[in-house]
Amino acid sequence: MKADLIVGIQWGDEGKGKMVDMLAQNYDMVCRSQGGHNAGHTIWVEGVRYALHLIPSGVLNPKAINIIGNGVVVSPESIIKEMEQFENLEGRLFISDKAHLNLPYHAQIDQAKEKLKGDKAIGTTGKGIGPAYAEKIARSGFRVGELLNSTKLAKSIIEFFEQNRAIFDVLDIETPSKDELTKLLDSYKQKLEPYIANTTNMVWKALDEGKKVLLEGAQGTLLDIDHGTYPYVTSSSTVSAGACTGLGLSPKDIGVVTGIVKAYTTRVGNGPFPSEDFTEQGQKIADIGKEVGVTTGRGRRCGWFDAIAVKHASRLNGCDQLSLMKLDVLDGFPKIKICVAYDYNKERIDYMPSDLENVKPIYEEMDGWDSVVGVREFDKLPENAKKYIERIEELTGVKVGIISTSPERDDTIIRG
Ligand code: 2SA
Ligand code: MG
Repeated sequence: MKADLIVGIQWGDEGKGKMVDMLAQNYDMVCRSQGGHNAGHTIWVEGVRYALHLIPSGVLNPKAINIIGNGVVVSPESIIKEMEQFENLEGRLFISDKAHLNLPYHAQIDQAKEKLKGDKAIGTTGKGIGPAYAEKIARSGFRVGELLNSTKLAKSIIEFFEQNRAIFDVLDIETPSKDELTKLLDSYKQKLEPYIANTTNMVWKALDEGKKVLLEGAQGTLLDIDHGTYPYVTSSSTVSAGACTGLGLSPKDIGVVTGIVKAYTTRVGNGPFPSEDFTEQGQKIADIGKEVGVTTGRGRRCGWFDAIAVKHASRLNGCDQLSLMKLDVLDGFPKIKICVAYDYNKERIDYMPSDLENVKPIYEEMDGWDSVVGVREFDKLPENAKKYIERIEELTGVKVGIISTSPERDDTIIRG
């Protein structure tokens, strides 16, 4: 069997939560491969609200196994809190022993560095994601598996603090004593030990046995450490290739790739965003779309669908289809803009250059529609909504296979 993959095509918050939640019902295993508790989405099931950050969405399907792969940075504190929302997860949740630990000092470093950057700040979630990955790449990080010997781990971390004393001092960060740290790590160990495993072998076994495996991306393609709008990116590989390294899969293990896009564009944090709308139109999208971050509560910047960015991201990820989310948010707009090219140094281009800072959007305007709320068949969509979707397919070269017409799980069009 091959593993199907869900990946964010814009700057995150495309509505992956709804799709993964919907799909997770049909999968035996749901895996996260990158990111950490900077990710966030809310899922409502029978009137109960669940906030997920690290735990894969398969947790809401009692039959699914949930895997947190080696490419994730795991905050024990965050995951322990998240786990409290669910009854016994033993046997249903596994964390890779090779995943790196995101410890409280990482968040302190993240926040202190953002403050130092002033108006050049990335606008991170402040969750320590960058510093945790930086240590991993610098080969000085600590892995989840090391929690099993928490006394030894505490000793190593204290040594690390001493080697980096100057940095902690400059950033004015107080590090815990060995006793405090041992106690803390031991409390993590008590809670997490039953969940720590060699997850790569588990995913391989599931695929070999013909089980259905879903890979759940976090954040989005334009936040990718290599391919995103660097330095205004997150520190992980958010593209589909990242799911391979982040779980121990080969490219041949990947099946259907579904790119999740919003019918418009949003971004939270700083950095270039060509199709951002600074007028009351952008504000209207934000209000109707309830565009507020799940993790930090920050308001999201809003703008129009950027077909150039989506075409680029679809190629990077090898998308077989797009899932167009939140189409209903555009209901009632008399005119809908769509970015069809960029003006780059006074030249019209139809590709994404490396420095997105210097492009201006070139728009096409389309007529709006009344309402798509609750429509579940493509043919029943208003004509102008159909035209909008068909134009997106034309411009991006990818089929829009799924369309979401309200936050409800069942208000979804699946095209054959
Ligand atoms: P970080 O914290 O180092 O990963 O931040 C770096 C950039 O990545 C962006 N980023 C995100 N963008 C959208 N959604 C994310 N998850 C949360 C959500 C965000 C929230 O579900 O809404 O609640 O604010 C996410 N995580 C990271 C971040 O804004 C920086 O631009
Ligand atoms: Mg989100």
